[in-house]
Amino acid sequence: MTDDPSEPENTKLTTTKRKWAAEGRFLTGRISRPETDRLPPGQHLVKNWPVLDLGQQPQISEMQWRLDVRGEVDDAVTLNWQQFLALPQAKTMSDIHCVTTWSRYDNTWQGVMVRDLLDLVHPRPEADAVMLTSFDGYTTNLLLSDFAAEDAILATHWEGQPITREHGGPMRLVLPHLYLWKSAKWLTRIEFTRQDRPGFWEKNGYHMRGDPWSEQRYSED
Ligand SMILES: Nc1nc2c(c(=O)[nH]1)N[C@H]1C(S)=C(S)[C@@H](COP(=O)(O)O)O[C@H]1N2
Ligand SMILES: [Mo]
Repeated sequence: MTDDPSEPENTKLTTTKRKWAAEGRFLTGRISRPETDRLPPGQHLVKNWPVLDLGQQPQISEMQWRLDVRGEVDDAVTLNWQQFLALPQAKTMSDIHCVTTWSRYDNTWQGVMVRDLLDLVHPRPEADAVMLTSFDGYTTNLLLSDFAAEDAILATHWEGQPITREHGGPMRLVLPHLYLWKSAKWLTRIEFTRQDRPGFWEKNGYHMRGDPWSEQRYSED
C-alpha cells in the first residue's frame, strides 16, 4: 500500500481549492511578521479544530504502521511503531494556520522532534529538500531548512490524547511556521532529495513554500 502511493483522486474539495488558487482567493496584499503579528494576514481564529483532507482517512494499526526515511541520508531507516516510540519524546505548544483562512492558537503536541529524527538519519550535505508521502497517497514538499525548524514535531498526541484518525493519527507532522497543508497527516515516508519538487497541492496551484506571514498561498504563475 505504501510502496507506490497513487495520486489522490479528484474530489470536490480539490476542484474548489484549485479554483481558489486560480482566482487568488483570500489574498489581502498585506504582509506581517510573526514577532509583531501572531495572527497572519487574512486569517481568523477558531476554537474548534476543522478537518481537511482529500476524503480518505486511512486506518493504520500499530502493527501495519511504518515510517520509511530514505534518499540523501547516510543512515536510511524504516521504523516500526515501537522503534518510533523509543525515540526521544518531546512536548511543544504551537499555533496552526490553514490556507483556507482559519488559525488555532496554543495547541499542545507530544511526539518526536524532527531534529531528533535528523540526528538519527544524518542527511547528506547534498540534501536540500524532503518529499513527504502519507498512507492516503498525499504528498507535500519542504525545503530541508523548513523541515528542520526548531518546533517541527512528528506528533502522536494533541492536548494529551492520541491524535484521532481524522486528524492524522497515529502520527502526523506539525510544522507550525508554514500553512497546515505542509503538515502531512498519516505520514509514512520521508525522502530527502537534492531538488525541491512539488507535492500534491503544490502541483495544484499552491505555493512551493507556504509562509502564512507573507501569504504564500498560491504559486506565482
Ligand atoms: N495525508 C494527508 N495529509 C494532509 C492532508 C491530506 O489530504 N492528506 N491535507 C492537508 C491539508 S490541505 C490541511 S489544511 C491539513 C488539515 O489538517 P487537519 O484536518 O488536522 O485540520 O492537513 C494537511 N495534511
Ligand atoms: Mo488545507
